[in-house]
Amino acid sequence: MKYNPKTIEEKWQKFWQENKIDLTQEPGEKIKYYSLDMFSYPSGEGLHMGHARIYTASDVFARYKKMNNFAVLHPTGWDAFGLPAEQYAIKNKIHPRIAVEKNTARFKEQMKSLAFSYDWEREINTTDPKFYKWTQWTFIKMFERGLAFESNEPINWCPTCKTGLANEDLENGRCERCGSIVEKRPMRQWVLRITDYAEALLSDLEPLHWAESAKEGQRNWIGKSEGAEINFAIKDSTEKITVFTTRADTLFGATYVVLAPEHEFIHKLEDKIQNISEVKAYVEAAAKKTEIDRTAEGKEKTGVELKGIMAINPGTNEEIPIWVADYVLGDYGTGAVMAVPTHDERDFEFAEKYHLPQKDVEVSESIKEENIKKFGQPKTRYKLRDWVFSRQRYWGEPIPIIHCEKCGSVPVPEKDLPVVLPEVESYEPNDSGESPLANISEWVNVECPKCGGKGKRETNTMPQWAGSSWYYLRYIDPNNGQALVDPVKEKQWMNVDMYIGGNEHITRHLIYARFWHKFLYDIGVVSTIEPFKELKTVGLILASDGKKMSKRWGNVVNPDEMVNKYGTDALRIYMMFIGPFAQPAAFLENGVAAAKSFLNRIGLIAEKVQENVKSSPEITALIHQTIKKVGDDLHNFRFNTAVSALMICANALSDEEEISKEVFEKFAQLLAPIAPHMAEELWNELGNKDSIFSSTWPRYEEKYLINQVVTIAVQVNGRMRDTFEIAHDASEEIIKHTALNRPSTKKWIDGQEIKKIIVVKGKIINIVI
Ligand code: ANZ
Ligand code: ZN
Repeated sequence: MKYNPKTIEEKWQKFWQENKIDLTQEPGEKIKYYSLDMFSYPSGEGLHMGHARIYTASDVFARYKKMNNFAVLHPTGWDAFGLPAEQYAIKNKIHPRIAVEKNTARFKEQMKSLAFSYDWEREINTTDPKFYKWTQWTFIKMFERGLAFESNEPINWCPTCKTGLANEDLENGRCERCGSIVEKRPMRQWVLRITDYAEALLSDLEPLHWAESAKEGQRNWIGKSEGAEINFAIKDSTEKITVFTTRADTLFGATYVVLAPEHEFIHKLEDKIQNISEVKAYVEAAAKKTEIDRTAEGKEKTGVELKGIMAINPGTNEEIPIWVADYVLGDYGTGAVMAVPTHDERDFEFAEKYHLPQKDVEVSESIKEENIKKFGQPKTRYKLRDWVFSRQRYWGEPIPIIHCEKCGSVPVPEKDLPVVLPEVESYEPNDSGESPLANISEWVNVECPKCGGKGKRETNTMPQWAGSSWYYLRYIDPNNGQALVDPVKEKQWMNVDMYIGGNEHITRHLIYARFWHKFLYDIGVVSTIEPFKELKTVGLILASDGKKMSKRWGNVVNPDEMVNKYGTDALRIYMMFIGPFAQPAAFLENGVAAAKSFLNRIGLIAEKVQENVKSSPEITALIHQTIKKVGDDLHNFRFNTAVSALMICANALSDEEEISKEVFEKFAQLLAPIAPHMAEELWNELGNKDSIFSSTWPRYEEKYLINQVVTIAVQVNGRMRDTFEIAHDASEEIIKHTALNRPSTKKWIDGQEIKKIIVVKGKIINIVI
């Protein structure tokens, strides 16, 4: 068989589509398996090599599960709202909807050419009003339960993207999209009370089958710390300052108190602070700094004393000074700390710089407990902040709220959902703190659903991460107009058994989705407390130079280009062979070429298949061992070693004169998840009418796995006297024991004293008498 990728790919892709091979089977007799990869954001660049790696792996795994008789749900869709789509549209001067349609079509074409076996009848798109109706519906349910609320706190504002952002959208104090330094800006915003779920998000992590690093990433983001709140009275005043500390045992060493510049106390005691103008200037300057500037290690700490007021340390009853310093953050703990220079590095630096007193004290767990009992409340704090959920941008789900002067914020009634995103003339953002939707008065001005009076629609939109927080539920029941998901189907399919995605989502998407899911559980929409049972994260594909693939470096290799040159199966094989799935790997075109030669070789092997031959015992044993190895490897995401096992097997088959049909059928089945076109072609040539993907994964027989036998030569005083057979990995002890108990060896020793025994495992035993 001459291997010609173009013809066989076209042929089998058509066959699979016509025979609906990729459609989901209902879990009746079969056990369900929900195998999901993180859906793509359809960018203008098209599918890149990183996508090819993760989606191939996910496809190989899903095909493997199908061949193992599971009813597999393996869907995909598009995460298409949000800043990147909007920015692409603005740059290319097209409507984001058109851009999304265009990019989606291209992605889909590429995915089909890579033979990803998605059930396309379940395709979803977060920008489809039929989809986002349910995003809006959930928002309203959260609003009704007080979990979605309006706030006016200062939030992160990106001056370039001109929108508020959530904490999760920052990277080292910069906007994750554009790299601008974010500002703190007080503005009206919608917030989701994700912190209500902080404890559940933390404790429910434990039983999940996730990589420890992913769990750890979540734990750190949630950032639980157990400590205490302690009150410090103010001298000659009824006011007090409450500090949060994890080290209540150091109370007696607290020699001053530090407030964050944002602390309300500064305004309250304005009259008493003698140097108030100096303090105010400091507070203003701090407001312009980023959090990173304020807290970075090694940054010189600054501060100003509040002159004229003193706090009282409740442990020692001593009067201690109060400072304002920007190394204390306004939005963590109580925004105030008791400073213990003898036990805290930051406090030490600060005390040295400003010549503040330092006091040695005894500390211990029991002192801590005692102090917490005596002076304050035990208190648990989380680093996780509530989710700032409104964006002042066009391309997002409209927040389904109507503002009425009389009734306040009123949710859009369920029968009026979805609130469809209207057309606008310009979707460019502006600095006003309002989205472009605010300019469309016909859309904005509506009746209040409650009193019929004048109402105005909310013009903020949801963040990019809204739709992806629950999309996996919609695949189960993509066309349901009456419910987010049918409860019977939900029970049938959830949880997602295997979730495959990128590391970058550990603290954003996966936190949001787990939160959203827990909320849906609380209102009875889903039956499980966690969405994703098992999580696998993929390593990056780097360019051949070891750098990130990027237009900037001119080192991007396009999957299409590789498919055209070497064929889909060759690219898929290489993507799996490139290295351990979770680790970064550099892409080398040679590797794809080598995968193509491997396929050529398989084509040649196919010519040796004979109808009525029996395989040698070696080949029979090898194929059974390969079945076990490939199966175990695919099951455990060791795709690279699965490919090498197939290569070893193919090498042995190449050396044969004739190959039995039975052996080669098995080989084709093992190859099928990774190189589906080639395997289907071989299967067909072997005379099978049905698709290889309707066949059942071959079984191995235990007896062929028994270790091969080796012959051990027995020497007595250096002369060969005997031989025997034993398992090749038999231990030295077993070899000695076996040899010394064989009559044919014993007679050479003849009761003499044994001085020494030397064993060369697998080969020789030399007995010195
Ligand atoms: C006294 C003390 C003594 C502290 C000591 C630490 C060590 P984690 O574990 O991260 O929760 N802290 C409290 N609120 C703060 C804020 N808004 N900005 C900056 N620092 C703040 O850290 C809790 C500790 O960080 C608290 O315990 C407090 O300092 C400080 F030897 O109190 B500690
Ligand atoms: Zn930005």
